[in-house]
Order: sequence, then C-alpha cells, then structure tokens
Amino acid sequence: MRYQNYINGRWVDSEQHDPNRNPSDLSDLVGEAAIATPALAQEAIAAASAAFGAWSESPVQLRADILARVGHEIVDRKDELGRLLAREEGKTLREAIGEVMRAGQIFKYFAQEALRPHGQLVASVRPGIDVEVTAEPVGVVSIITPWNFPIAIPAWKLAPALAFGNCVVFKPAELVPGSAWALAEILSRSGLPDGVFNMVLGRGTELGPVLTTSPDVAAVSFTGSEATGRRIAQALGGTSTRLQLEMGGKNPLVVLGDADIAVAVDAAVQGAFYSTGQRCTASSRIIVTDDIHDRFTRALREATQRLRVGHALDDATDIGPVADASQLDKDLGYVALGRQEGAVLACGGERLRCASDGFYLAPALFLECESGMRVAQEEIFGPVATVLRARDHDHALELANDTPFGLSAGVCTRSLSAARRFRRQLRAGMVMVNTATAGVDYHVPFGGIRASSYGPHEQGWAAREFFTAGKTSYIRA
Ligand code: UN1
Repeated sequence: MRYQNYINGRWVDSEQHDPNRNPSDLSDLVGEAAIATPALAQEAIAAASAAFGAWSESPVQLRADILARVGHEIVDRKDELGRLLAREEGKTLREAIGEVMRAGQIFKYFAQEALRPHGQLVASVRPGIDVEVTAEPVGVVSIITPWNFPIAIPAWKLAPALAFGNCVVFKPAELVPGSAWALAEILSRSGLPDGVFNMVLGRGTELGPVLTTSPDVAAVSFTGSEATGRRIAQALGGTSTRLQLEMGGKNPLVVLGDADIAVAVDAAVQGAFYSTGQRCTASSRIIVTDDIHDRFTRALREATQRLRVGHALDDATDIGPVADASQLDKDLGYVALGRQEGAVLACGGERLRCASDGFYLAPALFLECESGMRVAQEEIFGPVATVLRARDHDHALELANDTPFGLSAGVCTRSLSAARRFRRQLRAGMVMVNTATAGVDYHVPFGGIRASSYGPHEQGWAAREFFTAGKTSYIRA
C-alpha cells in the first residue's frame, strides 16, 4: 500500500517514500509512505487558506453531518482499522480497537459540539445596543501528532478544528502513516469541500518549520516530545500564532497504606506497562508508603512478570513491542542508567526473542529509586517503571510533586479524606483515584500543567477555547 499526501481534495504522491514496518515483525512491510517536501506543505497551507472563507461560514448542520459520518464509519470499521493500527504501531489488537473506537466517538461528540451555542447575548449598559459575544473560527490550523495514538490524537485535534469552522493541515508522525492515511481517506469521502482538510506525510524536521511558522497558519496544535514542543514554542516566540502543546509526563501513582492491593497493582500495571508504557500519561513514578511497600512491590513484581510480551496481533499478548529501534535503544539505555544510578532492577529490562523478529522488551521494574535519579525524573516512554519509598502521606505528596511535569497523577487509598487531600494537592492537570493515570475518557477535558502542557486543554468542551477566538460585537439596531 502506498500512502500519499492529500492536498486540496486530491491525492498527491511524492518522489521519495519511507517503508512502514511492523514493529512486531520486521519482515512485514505494512506499506510505504510519501515524504512530502516543504514546498508541498506550503501548497497545503495555501489550499487551506483559500478554503477558509467559505468553510468558516458553512452551516453547522453540514459540519455536524460530515463529522457524524466520519465517526460512524470509523466505529463500523473498528476491527479493520484496529488491525492496521496494531500492525504499524505495535500496541495490542485489543488496545488498538479500543483506540479506534475512541477516535470514532470523538468525531461523533464533536458533530454535536458543532450544534451547541457558540455565543452569548448581553444587554449593553447603553440604551438601544446589544452585545454579542461569539466564538469564531481562527483560520488555518496545523495539527502535528505523535506515533503512540495514531488515530485517537489526530481525531481529538481534527474533529474540533473542523467542527468550529477551521481549515487544517495535518502532519502525522513518520512511524504511523497507515492509520493517518486511513483517516484521511475517510475524511476525503465525507463531503468536506476541497482544501478544508489537507495531509502531508514526511519528516517533522523538514515540514515542521513550514507548518508552524508560516504567516498563513493561525494556530498550531502539537502533541509529542518536550524537546520538539519547546522548539516550536521558541520558533513562535514574538508571533501571535496560537499554540497548544501536549508534551511529556512523569506521572506519579501514589499507593498509601490503606490501599486495596489488588486495585493498586492493577492501576500500576495498567498505567505503567500497557500500551508498552508508550503513553504520556503512563504511571512511570510509583510512590509507595513504607507500611505497604514490601507487600505491594512483591505483588507488583509478580503481576509484571506474568505479563505476556509478544506480537501485537496475537490474542494472548498483553504487551506489544516497542514502536521502533530508536525507542528500544532509548529504553535499554535508561535500564542501564537506572542500574548505574543505584536503583534495584526487580525484573525485566532485557530484550526478548519472540517467534517473530520485533522490538520486544521485558517490562522493567526499578525499586528503591531516589527522587532525583534521572530514571525517576525523565520521561522514558517505554515499559520502564520506577518505585520510590515514602515515609508517610506528607512525604508521598512531596515526592509526587517533585518533577517538572504535571500531566496526570494518581492515588490509591480507601480513605476518603486522603483521597480528597491528594486530589487537591497533586500538581497535575488530571488526577485519578484508585485507577490508572493513563486511559482517559473521550468526552471530558484532557491536559496538563507545568512542563507537560501549554495553552488550552484538549477534548470535551475545553476544545472550543483553542479552536475558536472570541469576538465581542456591539449592535445598535
Ligand atoms: C490516555 O492515556 O488514554 O500521548 C491518553 C499521549 C497522550 C494521550 C494519553 N496525549 O500518551
């Protein structure tokens, strides 16, 4: 399968292509993807600019119908799209189908959002005048997405952008062009006017600068690494381009003495290792109070060792492969670093041989970590979890907040007052009580604080803030 760019309502091939390989089985070539030039990205921006006037004034019923059609088709094809996703990204089929469902639901949700009130009518303090406060489309939006959620993250940026009357240029991560192409193909048949939705495939290093700094781009929504996010922010310093960044996390999961051990172990295993730990919401910093530490870590180690690592399409697999060679090197590098730093590797951390040649890594559990160790501070983005020991609740809270990030945080406890205290004092955009830090609902706001995020939050009703600009009109009849 050859995945092409989509510009102004047409499929456009490139001279160069990249192979799309299955990380569960490197002999399986999923397809090949166009590598767009910066000039093609310019063309996409020009097409989106030209389409904006008409689309920004399009009837909301039209937008709602289109988004609903897209959402229904995604849901109807969840098994097929999930297979493609699992094959190119490496999360298990179950996880991949769940992600596709999420993407479909998001489109259906924003179909309805398009119909909801976009403004307020206020009486002026002056006679004979009404004041209308409206939410207007912002213009051309560049949407740049990572490889770890190849369809859900594009969905949660594209759907609100389109629902609120913006035109988009979408640039998916190089590793996952297949899911992006499948989504673009559905959008191409959805009834969107030419130029409203465009997609360029290829290198972030080449296309990123055009997509973020073009004067015709009004807003940039990016999810990915902290380093790239910071670079974009720097490049846009001094401009008025709207910016929404969703970057890293080092999400603490606190386990207190009165926690239900089974619930806490489940939250830790789910949060740290499912999706191969490749989630910005992963519970990679597990903080356990002394009174329960040994019982909890014993149970967590047993549960971790029971996880079956294997081919993403094998029903028996719990944890698929790491997404690519460079991520695997990074994970192995952190395992070596953790040992050097003096953390105790309780299990895992070694490359595994499976029936097929893939990037398999045994989930790694580090105990006795100190808060300042790099393995306990930096986002690894792999199946590597660190456990820190806390003396008491105050210390646990201090450790939980001792990272520059602030995306998601969790606490496991049966005490209502402890849950309340942690919910209020954990410094994060999302707090989970007795459940994993990862795995969020599709219809409520998502986002972090501090080094994890920048700009308005995504999803649910929060999405409107970024994808619309306020206008206050005074009308004298
Ligand atoms: C989830 O935990 O369900 O890149 C979603 C990420 C996040 C999405 C996590 N933006 O991992």
